[in-house]
Amino acid sequence: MSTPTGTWSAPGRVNLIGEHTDYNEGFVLPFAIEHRTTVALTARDDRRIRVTSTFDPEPAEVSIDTLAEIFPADREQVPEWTRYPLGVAWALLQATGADAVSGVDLDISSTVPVGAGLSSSAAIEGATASALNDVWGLGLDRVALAKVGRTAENEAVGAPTGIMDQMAAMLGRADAAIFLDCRSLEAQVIDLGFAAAGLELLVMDTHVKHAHSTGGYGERRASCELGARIMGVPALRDLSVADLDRAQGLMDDVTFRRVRHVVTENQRVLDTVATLAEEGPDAIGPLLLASHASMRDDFEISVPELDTAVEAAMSAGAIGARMTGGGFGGAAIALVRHADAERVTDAVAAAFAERGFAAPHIFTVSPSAGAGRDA
Ligand code: GAF
Repeated sequence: MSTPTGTWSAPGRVNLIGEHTDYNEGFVLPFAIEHRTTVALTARDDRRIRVTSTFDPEPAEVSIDTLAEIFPADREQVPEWTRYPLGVAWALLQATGADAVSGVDLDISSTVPVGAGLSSSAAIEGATASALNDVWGLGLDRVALAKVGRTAENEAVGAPTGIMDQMAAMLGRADAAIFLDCRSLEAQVIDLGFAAAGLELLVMDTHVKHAHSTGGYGERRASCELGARIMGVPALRDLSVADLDRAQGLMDDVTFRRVRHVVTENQRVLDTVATLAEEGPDAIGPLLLASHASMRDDFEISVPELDTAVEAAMSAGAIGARMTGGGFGGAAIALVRHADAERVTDAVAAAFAERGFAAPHIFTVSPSAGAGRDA
């Protein structure tokens, strides 16, 4: 084994609030977490890219010259997980028009739990994009690298996601969340002050696996696009809570409830940012809970395990709780006082055991730095 040319890493993320608002050109408030995906890159003197990982035994090796044949039409040629790093290489070359680049070996390892709704995919994309951008001398900035990650996810992997996760992976900061306008891609760093307020953020991974390249996610996105068309606006971002009465008269009940989730969720993001600034983090609990109820009842992307985690955490004294990420499984979060963390953890584990669910994995996360070169 030769010594890698360097290592780069990118974080997973927790979304504090603002779910399924990104592809509706609305607002989100995610933060990067300390769990990271690391790419060890070794330069080659040919035109081949080889990807290996510690989490999937199947490697892939392709020529840079065949990337444009593989993606997007023939992605089945390469193992599923390799579509993330190879898709990033393809999207980077597409975005920049660069051609005179040489081959690389990418060896990928990760501490971001897969399928937990903590965006392990954007972490692979962010780490790979940062590594290749540096080594190939492409000069893209962080927002451009986030867009490359989204292109890889949408076109190379085939998951119709928005840009929140890639932006969180690229822009994350210690102790802060990223308040992102998904239309302009303007980002503001928002101090969370959890530690100073004596609070912790618990992640409750239900182990119910989800995948956004199949089923429900795309259906939700299609309903939102239909709702926007019926209302005659470019995106649901252009509606406010005051428009909901009119919307209800114009569309079927399911479409209306999808629209209502997005419109009220956008408002909740704005309210959370204002509440954090004016009253501090221990005042955001009701907004987190309202967000969960909206996803459960209107957007219908929760599952019994997520609802149980939220309810048990609240009964044991959490300040607020909600499912995080795309839904249909994955994780919920609970904002708790230090002194209550153990009680909440035990209560959630007990509630899962009582209902016969697999034991959840419960751990704390801290807002952490975004993608970059480590060595
Ligand atoms: C997933 C997607 F990747 C994001 O773009 C976002 O839509 C999220 O689900 C829901 O808020 O993480």
